[in-house]
Amino acid sequence: MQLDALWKEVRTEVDSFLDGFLPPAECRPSILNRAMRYAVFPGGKRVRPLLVYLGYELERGEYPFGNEQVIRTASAIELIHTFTLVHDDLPALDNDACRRGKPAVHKEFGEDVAILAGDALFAYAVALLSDVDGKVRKIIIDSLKGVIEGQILDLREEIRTAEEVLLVHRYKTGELMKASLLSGYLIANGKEVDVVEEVAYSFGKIFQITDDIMDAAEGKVERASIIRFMSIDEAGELVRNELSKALDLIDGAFGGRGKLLKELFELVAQRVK
Ligand code: GRG
Repeated sequence: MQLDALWKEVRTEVDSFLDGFLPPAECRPSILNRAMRYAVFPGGKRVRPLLVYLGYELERGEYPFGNEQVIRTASAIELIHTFTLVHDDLPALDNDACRRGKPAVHKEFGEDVAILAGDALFAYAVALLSDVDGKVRKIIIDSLKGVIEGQILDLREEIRTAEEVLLVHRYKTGELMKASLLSGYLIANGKEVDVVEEVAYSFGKIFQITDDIMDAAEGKVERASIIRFMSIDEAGELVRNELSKALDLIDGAFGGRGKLLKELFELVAQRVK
């Protein structure tokens, strides 16, 4: 199977599940239901759901299409991720007017509705998680503390070194990515938890550094951008080192499995080639 075909299938499964799970737009309170759907559809890249499926493959060597636990878990993670974006865009936090190629939820529906739509997305995610395996649920819930800590560090703490940037990235981005890959792996009953965690953090690191490099190329350097502390070339070198470490780790621990996970790593790293 090719990576793009897998990615398309994951999107189809997760989106069709979420479409049936979220309340219809016309149901009362319609404004809340419309705002939630506006945030979720058509949505973003669905990288985290993809990681859940890829995590499962690391143990079983096949993709879990149609697996109810996987679909619920991947959908819950995407709802949580979307909720964090809705809240992150609010004027009191990052104050972004645009998200996923359209006006942010608070721009379209107002701040009051955006706050509550974010809360509702989280509540629907929790409802979904109540039916998944306890180990998986714990991994996801534990990761959320990190996401919040990363966000507060990003908003309020002085960021003084490249290491501190990487810490913010690890919390804000890496934690939920780790929870995604590890959830799929745990549903498949995998035991190499430490390796999968390390691989997932590596993915988060490459994802975020490449994002910083692409932003910098457009003249955007955020507070927690690695480009405040090193050149674009140095950051590119960091990506290449991290990539080679992660690919070795996958080969060493999972042998012939993880082919499309490695392709995903390469695809993300190549965004800045
Ligand atoms: C988790 C309880 C709880 C609270 C959240 C608001 C907040 C507290 C945290 C914000 C976290 C945040 C916005 C992290 C950024 C993560 C990130 C890399 C976003 C972009 O991800 P992509 O590129 O986006 O995967 P798409 O749109 O493709 O899904």
